[in-house]
Amino acid sequence: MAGFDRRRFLKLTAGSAAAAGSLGWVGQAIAGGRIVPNEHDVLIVVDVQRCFIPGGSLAVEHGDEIVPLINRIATRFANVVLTQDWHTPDHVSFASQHPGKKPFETIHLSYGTQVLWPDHCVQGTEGAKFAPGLDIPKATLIIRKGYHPNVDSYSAFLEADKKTPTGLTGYLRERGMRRCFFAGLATDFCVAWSAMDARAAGFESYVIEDACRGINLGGTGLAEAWKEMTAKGVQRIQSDAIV
Ligand code: VGL
Ligand code: ZN
Repeated sequence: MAGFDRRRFLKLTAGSAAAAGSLGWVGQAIAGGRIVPNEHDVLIVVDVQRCFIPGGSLAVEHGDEIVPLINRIATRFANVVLTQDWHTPDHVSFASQHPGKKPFETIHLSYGTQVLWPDHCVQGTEGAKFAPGLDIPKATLIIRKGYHPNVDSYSAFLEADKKTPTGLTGYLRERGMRRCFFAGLATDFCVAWSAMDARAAGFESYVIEDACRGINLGGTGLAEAWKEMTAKGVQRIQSDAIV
């Protein structure tokens, strides 16, 4: 596990590791189903913005319900990062930029398949603001993404070309982070891609399921995203595991 000092970890969690018994490495990290966030843990709150909640242009069903829960979870973490989808008005991911195409259809771009979306989260607009009630003054970094007109970025770490970094990996490494916990919108897009990229960067990665809501594209997108996340070593947890 890159950048992870196993001996130090075991010392810090000696009691809970013993209780976890044969659960193995991951079991030790969530011994007894309980997670006590420490100074090496970061909560990453993904795209909790007006466009993604009911009334917004790309509304995620029940997206507003997670706001109070995320505020509460954030009180348990010393380290919190927020992300904002932050597109140019002519962004390539907008169906409006592709004559004859409608939202939720797909096109092929140089970096792969791109889902086309309604215009959303345009830089500096109301819709790009954080959702009403999101209240996390302790957050130390806001990562904006998707600001290159010709490249989308679901992930908070890497743009959709899979090579342009946002800078978040370096920030988290320099600050000694080891485990990333994800909450926000949408489970099957920006949360999933971020959580998988966190693993790829060598962090442990946990998605707090009840603190997220999904788009569930085509009716199967959410289940597929969980399958892919699980295959890549992302842990699926509920907020009550965090104490
Ligand atoms: C997202 C679609 C397009 C997200 C962002 O935050 O999950 N989804 N842009
Ligand atoms: Zn977007």
